[in-house]
Amino acid sequence: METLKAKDGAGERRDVIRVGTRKSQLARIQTDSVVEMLKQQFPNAHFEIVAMSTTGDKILDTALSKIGEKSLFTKELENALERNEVDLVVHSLKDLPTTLPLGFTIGAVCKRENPCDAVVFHPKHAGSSLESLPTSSVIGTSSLRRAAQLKRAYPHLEFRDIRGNLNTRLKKLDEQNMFSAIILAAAGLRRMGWESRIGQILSTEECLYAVGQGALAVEVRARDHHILEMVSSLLDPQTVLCCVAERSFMRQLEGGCSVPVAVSSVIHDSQLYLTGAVSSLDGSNYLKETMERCLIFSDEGVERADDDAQHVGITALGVPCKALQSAESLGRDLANLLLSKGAKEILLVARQLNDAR
Ligand code: DPM
Repeated sequence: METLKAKDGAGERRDVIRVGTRKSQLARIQTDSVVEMLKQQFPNAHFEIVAMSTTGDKILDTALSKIGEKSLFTKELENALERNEVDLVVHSLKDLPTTLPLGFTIGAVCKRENPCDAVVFHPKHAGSSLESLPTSSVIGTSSLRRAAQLKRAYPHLEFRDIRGNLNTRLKKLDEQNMFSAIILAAAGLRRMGWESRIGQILSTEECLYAVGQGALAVEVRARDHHILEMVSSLLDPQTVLCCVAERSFMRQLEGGCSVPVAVSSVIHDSQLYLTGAVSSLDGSNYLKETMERCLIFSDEGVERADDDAQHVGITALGVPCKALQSAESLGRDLANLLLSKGAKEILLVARQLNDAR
């Protein structure tokens, strides 16, 4: 980091660092916050934000889970990275596949905010809870994960697709009489400044969150060490370890946003606890298990701290590689436990039913 600062500070490198972002308001807010953090670390560097539309932003009428293309929100941004038109790209980690195309890596995962899902009620139901809504009230979500778990927890409610960016969804909720409430990530709502609209935060008992939810990721060219080192200053080790475990769980299950896979993770006294679940679309068939692993090793001193290997798409410079490997194996082992209990069949049927929808 010192050499970086010296270079920039001396004015020898006056290069502008270009930061790619999607054009939605949430994406812009997320990118601005990452650029602010980078400016704090590198006061002499110059940043320029380059906004782009992606396929995911253009297809607004189809549920994410139906489009099937994993790199929906990332492809155009990766093309720009590849062509050196931008040097780093900010994403919601949960929108990034567990295997990135060759040549790219996630160089930072920032400190995670509240990873839970939240309920936003129609103004006429302000003060309600999902529990207290009348029978057959319609809840808007296009997330198979949210619908499956909430059908299970609240069998008196109905669930329908709602697409579009956060602004569109909130507008649809408030201005039409179709939905009694919608489900969104608490972190996204807070970033948009809409925290006051959160009527209920869903506990992990009733609704486990999506892999990587609530954390911002910075994608870079894997071989661009200058930028990789720069962004690694934003990395939060605890968040990285939790997200590596979650992503490893997802990868081993061969999950994605077209199947109901859900997680929660926490680090407590150097133990990483990972809970994972797979579910049928209607929530009737549900497998959930928790596993833990120790993250501390007696011979930690001798390992290379700057191992730049990728762990489920993440290069975590400065995070002990043994801890990363433990997190990765925890995710794999938990997935294998669920697979041994029938997860494969549940996901296969869910995939087929979703394709036929
Ligand atoms: C993914 C899902 C959704 C987004 C699927 C899921 C929600 C789709 C929907 C993979 N990406 O969560 O089960 O509700 O129809 C997305 C949001 C954020 C990142 C918005 C949200 C912001 C929060 C964050 C869309 N991606 O989930 O409310 O940084 O985690």
